Amino acid sequence: MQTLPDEFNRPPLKLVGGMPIIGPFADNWENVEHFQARADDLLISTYPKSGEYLHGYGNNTDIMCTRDMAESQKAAIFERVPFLECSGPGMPSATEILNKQDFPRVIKTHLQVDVLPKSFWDKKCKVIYVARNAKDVAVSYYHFYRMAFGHPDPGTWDEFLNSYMEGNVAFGRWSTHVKGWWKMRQQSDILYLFYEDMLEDPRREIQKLLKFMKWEISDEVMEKILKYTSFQAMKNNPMANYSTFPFMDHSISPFMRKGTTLFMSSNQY
Ligand code: A3P
Ligand code: EST
Repeated sequence: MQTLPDEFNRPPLKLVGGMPIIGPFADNWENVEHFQARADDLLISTYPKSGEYLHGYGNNTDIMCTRDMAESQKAAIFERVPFLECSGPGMPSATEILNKQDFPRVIKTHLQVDVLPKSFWDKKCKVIYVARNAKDVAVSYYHFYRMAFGHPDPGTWDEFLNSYMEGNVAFGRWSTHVKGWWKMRQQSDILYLFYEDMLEDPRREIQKLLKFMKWEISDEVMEKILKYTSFQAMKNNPMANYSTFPFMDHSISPFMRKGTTLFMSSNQY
């Protein structure tokens, strides 16, 4: 694993617009705030650890412009779907990468709805939001904090859980995030999905996505999407499991941990 310069090893969180964020991300905030979205951008928004892997659905179809199934084996997930607010030592910021992409972009973000760059709303971009239940997110996020040194030290599970419930973790309080984006559905083009539903019936959730995007695919492509986005396939795919990403220690906890849920379906809530 690539080691981090001291100032990037467990740096404290910083605030942007009242939301705590990973220190080096805040240092690139001006470029994020002024980011120019385009009308054909697709934004995938989630609270961390909530199932952003759904962008594999779009990325594994050959409708997404220059990308096709084979791409998902060639280029890492964080290169194909840049993480809008991401920037760190010795890596190009996502805003730099995105500014050079001249095809319809798929962009990932963990930003709360209030701090999303204004141009996404001005351009009326389509957004897919994925929510996951707060308990599974807490556990997954704790293990992620332990293995990704760009976060502050999580401390013990009890200490982390306290910080999480107080909203003193990167991207703030879970409830603020899911509720803020839920409310925004009324005035924007947002498809709001649930991780638990994706586990329960991925075919049904992919169909919702296709309808929302007005995409049509053959049965054959559908089968391929299901195959390539299954938990086991992604866990074994070095281009999807973040194993090529610096500054994460997968021996502490793998990025793709369990991919299960305490709950069976959002219908049970
Ligand atoms: P666990 O830590 O509970 O296993 P994100 O991709 O938004 O960071 O979320 C990470 C969580 O989603 C992890 O949860 C990870 O295992 C799970 N995940 C990633 N890809 C998945 C897939 N294809 N199917 C089911 N779960 C997946
Ligand atoms: C945080 C959330 C997420 O969903 C993905 C990533 C990938 C980029 C990671 C970051 C993260 C955690 C902190 C880092 C960052 C790259 C540098 C930084 O140290 C590992």
